[in-house]
Amino acid sequence: MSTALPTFAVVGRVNRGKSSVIASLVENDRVRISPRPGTTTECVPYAINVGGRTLLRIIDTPGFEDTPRALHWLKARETSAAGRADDVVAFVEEHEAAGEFAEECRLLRPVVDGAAVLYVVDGSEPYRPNFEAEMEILLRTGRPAMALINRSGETHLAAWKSALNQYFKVVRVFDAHRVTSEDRRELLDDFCTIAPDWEPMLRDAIAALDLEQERRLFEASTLIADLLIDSASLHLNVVIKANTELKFERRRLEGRFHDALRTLETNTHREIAEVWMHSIESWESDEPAELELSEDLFAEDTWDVMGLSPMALIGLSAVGGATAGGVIDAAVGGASLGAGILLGGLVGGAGGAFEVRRRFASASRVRDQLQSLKNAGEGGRRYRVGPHPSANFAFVLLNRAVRHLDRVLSWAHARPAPPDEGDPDERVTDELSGEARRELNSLLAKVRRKYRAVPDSLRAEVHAAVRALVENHTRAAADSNLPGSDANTASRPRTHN
Ligand SMILES: Nc1nc2c(ncn2[C@@H]2O[C@H](COP(=O)(O)OP(=O)(O)OP(=O)(O)O)[C@@H](O)[C@H]2O)c(=O)[nH]1
Ligand SMILES: [Mg+2]
Repeated sequence: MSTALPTFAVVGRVNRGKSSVIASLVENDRVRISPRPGTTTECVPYAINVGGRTLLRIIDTPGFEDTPRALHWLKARETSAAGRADDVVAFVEEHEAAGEFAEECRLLRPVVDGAAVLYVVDGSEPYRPNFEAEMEILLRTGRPAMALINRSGETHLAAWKSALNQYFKVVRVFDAHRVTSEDRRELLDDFCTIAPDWEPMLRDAIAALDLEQERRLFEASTLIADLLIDSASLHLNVVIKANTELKFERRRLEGRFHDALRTLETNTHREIAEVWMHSIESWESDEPAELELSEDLFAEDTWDVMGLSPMALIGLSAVGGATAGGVIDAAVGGASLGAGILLGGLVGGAGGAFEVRRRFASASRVRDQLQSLKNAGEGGRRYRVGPHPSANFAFVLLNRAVRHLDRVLSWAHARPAPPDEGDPDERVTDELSGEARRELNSLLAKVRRKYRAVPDSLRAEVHAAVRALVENHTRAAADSNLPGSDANTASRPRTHN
């Protein structure tokens, strides 16, 4: 009776958040969602995939339209309770052929074909008995079914729960805009309860999703560690024309250095969002961009908090007396200084997607530098801007990256923009022991010293330190969300059966 792959049809009345529930469940921010009723007019299949494997299928459906009349038809035909499921099949087949009850036929088709039912209601509106006809029809399909209360609020929740409990074995609060990976996991547990035939495959899916979450956290830690390394070792080699003065160029060079740092941070934040399947398009929508700007790394506020001035902190040092022409020759010839080193970095070394991206970043920097050398024309003096000498600076980036990670983790895919930032004074570095903080600080100091070519062994140490920090942080956050913990009961309603 059941299809081979666990398959769930999301049904309910129009505009109650069915597509939103699916977007968050399958982590797809391209699902069509709109305040306009009747957005979904056909069944649309989605899937939860991990590592190229489809774990389960979820089908979006149009909303119920004419349920009292449909129920009337079913009741008129009924001879006994034993025949009810067959009556629903007959309803769909007869009316599909005749072109009547178009919405009901469309939404019931996957169910009569073997999908289990996820019935979505909008908990922000009061319960009314006119929902009973559609629940009655779903009950008559005889398929495994559960109810999800979307947009739950305290006002109408009790009424919805007692009504839904009359029809469904399992009733769960599932706010499309607040779904986390734990919520998805708990929902899959419920699926095992309502559809025991699929339990082995569903357990397999839960294990795959757990492993996937671990993999993503690992990838995010790697991105954050690389951000710390790349920013601590960031330096620009520039040529100041012979006929100008360093003091006139200083502000422009600091600006360039800041821009390069900011780009590193923005790219890392975007890449972290992508690890959790938030597409670049949605990340670049107005709201996140604004958020990015309002908390700009070089905004005076940020630095006031740290008691530092970015202008005061950037080392600007002469690295040699070569003329521009001489430096271009050295760079192209792969000599040991400046751009030559960056070019050298492009050819050797280990793999990994991020490494490749990082090197592309380096490649464009090399191009910039060669261009700036060429622009220098008649010759000039060569300077190095950076690395940033501040120790605190890496910790600012680290705190901001982990706060960003927290936001991505709580960003349900039905939401067009990430949730508001939590307490900006919350610092993950406060969760480190004094010893761990000193250790990380000393690793980053080494990175700054070896900025020209950070040794792989040093990189590995920074990666391990950041991984431990991210693991501890996310474990502590998950523990504080367990049912019964103060943080959880205060912030949000959870599972209800
Ligand atoms: N604040 C909030 N808005 C939600 C939530 N779920 C859905 N919405 C909004 O409700 C509206 C309808 O959501 P959809 O997911 O398109 O609803 P639907 O049931 O698929 O609608 P149709 O396809 O038209 O039947 C959209 O504007 C959503 O952004 C939620 O949990 N919180
Ligand atoms: Mg829809």
